[in-house]
Amino acid sequence: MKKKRIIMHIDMDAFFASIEIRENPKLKGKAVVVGADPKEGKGRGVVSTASYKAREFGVYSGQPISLAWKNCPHCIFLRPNFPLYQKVSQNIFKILKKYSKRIEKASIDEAYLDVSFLGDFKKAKKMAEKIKKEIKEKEKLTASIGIGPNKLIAKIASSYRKPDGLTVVEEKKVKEFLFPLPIEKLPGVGEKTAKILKYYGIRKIRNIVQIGKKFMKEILGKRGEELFYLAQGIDNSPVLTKRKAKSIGKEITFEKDESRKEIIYKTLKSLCQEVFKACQKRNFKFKTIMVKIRYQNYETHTKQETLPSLPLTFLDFFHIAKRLLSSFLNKRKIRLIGVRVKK
Ligand code: TTP
Ligand code: MG
Repeated sequence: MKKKRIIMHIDMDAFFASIEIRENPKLKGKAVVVGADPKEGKGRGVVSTASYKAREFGVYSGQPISLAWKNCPHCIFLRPNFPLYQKVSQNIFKILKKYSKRIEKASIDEAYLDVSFLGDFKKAKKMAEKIKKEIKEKEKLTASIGIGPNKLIAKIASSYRKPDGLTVVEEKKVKEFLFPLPIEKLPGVGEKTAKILKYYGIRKIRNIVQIGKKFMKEILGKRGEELFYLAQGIDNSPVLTKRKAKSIGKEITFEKDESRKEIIYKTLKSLCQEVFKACQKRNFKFKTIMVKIRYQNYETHTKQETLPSLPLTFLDFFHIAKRLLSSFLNKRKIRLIGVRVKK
């Protein structure tokens, strides 16, 4: 018989905002937004994150900062201090590493721990309580933890009761836990996929299973089939201790919407330089180049090309990115451009 897996997912609560509040106790309990400068509603760029208090006013990650300002003019808006967040992240990972050697860094504030060696969920829960306590004592921050028989369930469970949550979902409770949740809880179900599914009346995870594999495949292809398995809580992906970046990218929002080609290409060139440098530094070999463009009205497009031969010089790289982007350039004003490379 296959050994029972027990996976833990740890995710810090309102990470950047919580650190800012920790650093400045006057902010405690306040609506704090970390992100771009709102410039009294005229600011560009987006919200990195918001404290739970600020979320009550409709502020969320990725939201245009101008809209955050509109929704919550009395919020306290702070610029991010990335070096500090990196340092805190390192401290957290130092703590987590003591609990399991099998650890995957999923993002700056998120990790998977394979704790199958504990043998049962009760022990895993005890360990999670200990981890939360240690993080609180040492870093004065709260984390939410989910425990499940795989990464999928652990991740959904950690977000189930945030902030400062702890949710355990044993194998036999997986369906009961998953089925009533909205489809957006499944990884990869973003706005576009959700819209398609909702068109067919699929709103809850349960509906994906009810409608069946064949239908899911018909409407979403291979992805639909994958979702059919995820909806049943099936996920065999391992905790990757040596996870490598799958892509490296950089994007920028213009100070003012831009339609001048020379400025756009100049900006693209400096983005390409940063990405190329980062790839060299990390010895990241990529095969695909992708550009992203967002017009003034937020309509967003991407275009990518997979390279036939490697390696390539910076200028080759830039010229491909330029060619990809040029197909989107017309008289329309542009808000954002980005470039990303993938394995
Ligand atoms: P998340 O874990 O997604 O968010 P969070 O920790 O702020 O809040 P939650 O309690 O819901 O987990 O992301 C971690 C940090 O990454 C977040 O504090 C800021 C940064 N981030 C961005 O800069 N932009 C984004 O769009 C997102 C989602 C996160
Ligand atoms: Mg978080």
